[in-house]
Amino acid sequence: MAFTLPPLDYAYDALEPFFDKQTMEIHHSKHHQTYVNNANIAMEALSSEWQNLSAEEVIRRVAEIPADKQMPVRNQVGGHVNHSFFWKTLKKGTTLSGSLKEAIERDFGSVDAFKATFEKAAAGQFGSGWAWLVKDNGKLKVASTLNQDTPLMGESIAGFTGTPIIVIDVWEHAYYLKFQNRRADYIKEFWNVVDWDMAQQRFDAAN
Ligand code: MN3
Repeated sequence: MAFTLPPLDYAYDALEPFFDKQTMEIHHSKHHQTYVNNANIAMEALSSEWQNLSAEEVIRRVAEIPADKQMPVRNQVGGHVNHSFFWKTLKKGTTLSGSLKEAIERDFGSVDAFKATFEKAAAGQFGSGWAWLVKDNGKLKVASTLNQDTPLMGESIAGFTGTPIIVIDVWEHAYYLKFQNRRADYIKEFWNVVDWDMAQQRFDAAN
């Protein structure tokens, strides 16, 4: 069962002027497609019991993969899963409210303090990676991961666990065309495209 590139639920220009059309198109149709292609190659090295799992199921069990075959799966299937999730977290024009806002205020002190913590994690991730807001046993946490690691991979790999609520891709390919070296400016624009309605749904469904 080969992995395939999931279509976006919106047009490449839907997040303008914050996330530009050209970056979205290249990021999805080229970068994500390459992860899909290489994920399928990485999966060929695994035994048959792995072949009918979804990409997310593979990633949740990646620590079980023998060490000599683990890294390509971790990187390529991880890249596929992370991008598939990232696209679904983005939408213009929603507002943080309700129980998610209350939990952010409870766990970070204020929405502004949460944003500062998240921006610091995203800006401070050395090299390529992702910054996450996760819910773990009822509590919200911010942390970043290297390369294509995700908290779904578990504590032994990601260094923390939890259900992803929002995420930002801080690989240079996510922002270089529009922002060049200015990762901090890209992170500021990110707040204009977070889909807080979907974040609320994930928050409600998570432990
Ligand atoms: Mn990316």
